[in-house]
Amino acid sequence: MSRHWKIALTAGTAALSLTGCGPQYSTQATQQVQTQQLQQAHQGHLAAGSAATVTTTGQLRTYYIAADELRWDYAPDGTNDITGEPFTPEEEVFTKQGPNRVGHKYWKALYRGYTDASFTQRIARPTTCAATAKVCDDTLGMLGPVIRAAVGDSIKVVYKNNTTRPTSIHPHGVFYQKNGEGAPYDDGTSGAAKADDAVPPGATFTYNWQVPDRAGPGPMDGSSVLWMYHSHTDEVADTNAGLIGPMVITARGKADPATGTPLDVDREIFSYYTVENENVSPYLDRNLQDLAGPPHVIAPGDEDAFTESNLMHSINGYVYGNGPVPTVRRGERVRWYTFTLGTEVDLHSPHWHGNTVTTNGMRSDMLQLLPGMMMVSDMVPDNPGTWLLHCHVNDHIVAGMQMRYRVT
Ligand SMILES: [Cu+2]
Repeated sequence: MSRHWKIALTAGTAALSLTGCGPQYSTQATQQVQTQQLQQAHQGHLAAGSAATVTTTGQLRTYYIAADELRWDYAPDGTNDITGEPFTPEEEVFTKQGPNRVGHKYWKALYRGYTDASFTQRIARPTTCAATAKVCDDTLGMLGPVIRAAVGDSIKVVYKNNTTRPTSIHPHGVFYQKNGEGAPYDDGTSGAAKADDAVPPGATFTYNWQVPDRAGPGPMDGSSVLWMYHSHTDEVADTNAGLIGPMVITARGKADPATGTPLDVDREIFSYYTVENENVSPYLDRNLQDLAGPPHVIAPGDEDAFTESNLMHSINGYVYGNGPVPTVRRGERVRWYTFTLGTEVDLHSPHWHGNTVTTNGMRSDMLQLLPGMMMVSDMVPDNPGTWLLHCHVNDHIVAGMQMRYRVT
């Protein structure tokens, strides 16, 4: 059977011309990013003689992202900011450093943005932003930088692996081919189509992805959709090490050309709910040796308690309300992007106190998440105050999966 899905991604360059600015902005660019090996690989999935081609006519959006090994603090305030009290003994199970207990600081691998391909200057993450700021990444926490594009655009991620293990970037939702999937498995490819799967320590690899209509909002979506990217070389270990970030695709013609943010939204906030399992992080032993108290050897009978102490029930890598408090204004259009990864304990049900949201057109003050889900909820706050935002699962509440947001 013949397929007439024509794709023109050929080697290399993007011609980009910008005319004007603001909402009338238009671009004319044709991306041709495709190697012969890729074409051959792709043809393996299509009828003989067919070609695989995607033509994009929007902007080329380039990101420089590295995986860096950092000491992350799940509770930088050292106290329970939800209760306003010191940690209780029950909360200290997860937060107190001591003999063979790591506490709330762990070595992790996190995606971080850089200014250019030299990877010498990390893009600073703001700690606070003006309430009027349209784009503000002050609450991303452990997450990687937000990758943004509009339907019709192309995305180029220059990736440097600064960690001691092979890692990758695997994107959800956008159009990638076998040289940009970032996941090793027996898929019938070889050679150049495998280079993306596991970027060696110290090496750099460039991922090229396209953003066709099917990567953008569907019939029930608003003006933008949430995807995520994460390392998929050793998926479970890599993601529990912290290698995950958000990606937003805005509908064609509905994105601010400069920032890629949806024009009909005043403020975007990202929340990643997960039980970060430091027991399966590749840095577990390093954490036990470097950051726990002596004797650095788990005694027989202490395994379960040690394991429990390393389950960090976090939102963006913060527990018990530590981390910045997102602040929004009454009457503005707030878009909450919420996602999760994990295992069978990662059934999360975020609950906004004080205000309501619509998700896929349905009203609630709750959200349902299963591992791997990515949800978009819109809020027009009408109720000023400092409000709780927490997972409604009982075990997760007591283990710290709580934060606050503020409406002024
Ligand atoms: Cu939960």
